[in-house]
Amino acid sequence: MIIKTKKDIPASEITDPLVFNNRRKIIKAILAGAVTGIGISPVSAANNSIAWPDLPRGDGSAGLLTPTPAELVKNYTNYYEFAFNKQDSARLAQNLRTDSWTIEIGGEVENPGIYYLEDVLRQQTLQEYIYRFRCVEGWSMVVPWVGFPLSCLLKFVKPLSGALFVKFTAVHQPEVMPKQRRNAMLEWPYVEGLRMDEAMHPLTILAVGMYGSILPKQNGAPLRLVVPWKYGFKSIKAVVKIELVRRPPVTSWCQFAPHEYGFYSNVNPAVAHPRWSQSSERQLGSGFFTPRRKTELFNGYGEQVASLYRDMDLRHFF
Ligand SMILES: Nc1nc2c(c(=O)[nH]1)N[C@H]1C(S)=C(S)[C@@H](COP(=O)(O)O)O[C@H]1N2
Ligand SMILES: [Mo]
Repeated sequence: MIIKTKKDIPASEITDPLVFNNRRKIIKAILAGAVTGIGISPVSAANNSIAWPDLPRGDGSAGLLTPTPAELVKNYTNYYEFAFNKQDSARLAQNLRTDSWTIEIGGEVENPGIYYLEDVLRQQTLQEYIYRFRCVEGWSMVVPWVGFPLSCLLKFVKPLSGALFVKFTAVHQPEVMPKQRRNAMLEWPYVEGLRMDEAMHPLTILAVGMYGSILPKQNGAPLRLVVPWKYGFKSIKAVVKIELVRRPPVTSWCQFAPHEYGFYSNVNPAVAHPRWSQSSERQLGSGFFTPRRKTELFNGYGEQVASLYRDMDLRHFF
């Protein structure tokens, strides 16, 4: 499904009717892709007949952001397991197998287990979240995600007192992922991490859709993290494992180039990447003569998240 968005129409006018009309289709499509049956799934037991509510806005944005045209977002992707350039990664990601998707949740939790995505989704209320998204490379976009707060899933598995960080692991499918097959660049699978309070923050979501439809494979299907105040690489795609741990996990980019990519990676115009400035960004879809946007601290979400870093030197903890 192609959704046409026009830059000059307020987001509120575009997205609401589309999301409303496509809500059932999204859920159906996601559920069709996730086959249940084998094994006992802890989530499904209690919740078989939940009715899907309409998709409300979860981000409090009141539709003030105008989404980037969907076709741009779908064809300009970073997905290093497949390729190191935007076009090939979007094309090759179509080979990803997303059927019968499970998420393993373990570590410092009361209810560890392997959960079918379908069962996780039955439990969650999907909402639309229109977020700015800023890549560390210096470009940005606005994406209407469909998803649910990560905190809802974490609360369900009941974190123990030792749960101080969350480690996310992406799928390992070397058969279809050329860079995994060749052990190229990063250590695979792709790993990311958050501090527990960051993970529990209401802006932090797990997305299963965008633009009122299920997530395209190249954008992280069937399940990805979205942390809007951090650089894009923190928003790990194709998540298969979530572990609650005591120590900060070693993340893929940190391990690859620790002086370039820190654990926190909060968007910060005052802290330059060693090889380029982060003070401004090119907005995907803007005209050639449109000036670059001034990058905002925490990508503009400071009001909501600055308190998480109150006593921290953000230059040291970059
Ligand atoms: N598994 C995985 N997740 C990933 C990446 C990746 O290469 N592999 N790239 C990251 C980077 S650098 C960015 S900018 C965003 C891009 O998301 P998008 O392609 O949906 O715009 O995904 C992030 N998540
Ligand atoms: Mo990125």
